[in-house]
Amino acid sequence: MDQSNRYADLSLDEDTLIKEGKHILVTYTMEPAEGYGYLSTAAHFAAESSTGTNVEVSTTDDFTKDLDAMVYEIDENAGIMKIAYPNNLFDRNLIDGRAMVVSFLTLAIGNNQGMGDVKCAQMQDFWVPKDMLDIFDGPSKDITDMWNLLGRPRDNGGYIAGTIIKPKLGLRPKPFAEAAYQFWLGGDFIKNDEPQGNQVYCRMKDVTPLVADAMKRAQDETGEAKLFSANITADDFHEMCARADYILEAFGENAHHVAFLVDGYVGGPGMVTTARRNYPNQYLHYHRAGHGAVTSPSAVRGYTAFVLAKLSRLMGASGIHVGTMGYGKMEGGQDDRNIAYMIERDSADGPYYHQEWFGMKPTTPIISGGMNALRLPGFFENLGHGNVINTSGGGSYGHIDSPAAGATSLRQSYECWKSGSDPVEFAKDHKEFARAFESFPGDADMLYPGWREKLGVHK
Ligand code: RUB
Repeated sequence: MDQSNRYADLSLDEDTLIKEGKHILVTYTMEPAEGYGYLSTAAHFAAESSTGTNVEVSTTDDFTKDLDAMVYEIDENAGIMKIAYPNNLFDRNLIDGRAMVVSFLTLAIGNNQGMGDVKCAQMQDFWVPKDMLDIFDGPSKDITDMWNLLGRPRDNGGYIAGTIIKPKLGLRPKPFAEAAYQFWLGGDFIKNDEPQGNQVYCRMKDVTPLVADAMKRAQDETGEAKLFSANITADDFHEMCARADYILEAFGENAHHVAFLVDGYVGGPGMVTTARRNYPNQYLHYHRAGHGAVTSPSAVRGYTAFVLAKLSRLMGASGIHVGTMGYGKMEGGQDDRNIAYMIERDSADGPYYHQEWFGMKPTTPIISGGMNALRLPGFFENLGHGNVINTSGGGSYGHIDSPAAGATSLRQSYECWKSGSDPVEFAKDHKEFARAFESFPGDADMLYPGWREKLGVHK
């Protein structure tokens, strides 16, 4: 059945829709299955994603029709369709009337992902009107709070040198806490690796007091504040809160130096919101493990990494992983800097829409995955700034001298880029940075050919 009479109106103008602010606008790439027309498939897609189904139903009334999602633009050759979703289509909380990301996803990227007449569809971008922005939670803490704790200005406070305890799993409580202490001697921020929580060989109640003590000792030793991102991910709301409460208690007077890490893609928006709403005083660290299943550049369904990051700001993530923009080990390219800009700025261009955030707090881009001191200068240059959290696991624990030297090499790398120095020249009087060349010779050869001669390394 062709439903384009009802669910498509190509005379609707995007600028007018944006000015009126009564819809969330979404752009998809979409390809109909063999034998299906573009507009009729797009209309069926809009129907299934709002008020309709594949047939007309006798129970529809005029009020219902006001809630129809409308296809307002198609470009069949480019395989693009744009749909306007009325604000009132979306579910609101019983307890406070506010909006929820899970409802947006259930409609805008829900049943439409499995329809027989749609070969594939992927969300590329979306635009949120002010009325809806006002009722999403947004972040409660942001990078300015981290800078403040680190004793830096709240404005433009710079690079936060972090790590992930490695090996990923398999350290018992004492070596784990020792690994944390060693990094903190040179760096700022440590996160639990995302699969790590309360494993039998390293129970949370055994390891956390040791990490809290390591933080205290490292702070005493260095005179600097240290930060720890503790994984509270769990299937059960009560379990998440039990973990969070326990961790805050164990860190005691340093509880405000603790962020909560949530595996937000596998756990979903409910898990992120559990952390956001129950612990608004803690920085909320969104780890996106698993996201590649839908966001990989090779994927033709689901949504992009850009969409995921933008959604995380609505949910209230203080920071989210955004990849390494082609400089690390994970998928991604230099253009992914628009992901960072969209979440960190108050006004930014996405691939299809310009978004004003009207003062919603920013979400920090967290840079992670195969990074080390040698790869960072290029990364900063591409991004244009270094106001990020970076977690370099292998890049710290793989430094040939020590994790503290690894951490120091990361900080030096930022100083090198900020001062506009040539990295090999800079290495001549920055020992830890220089030793990163020897620690990661493959990267050094690729990025800085001729470094051995210039640094006098002949191995
Ligand atoms: C990084 C690591 C992170 C990935 C996730 O370890 O384990 O979980 O960065 O990827 P290492 P992303 O620094 O040793 O590579 O940040 O792209 O979501």
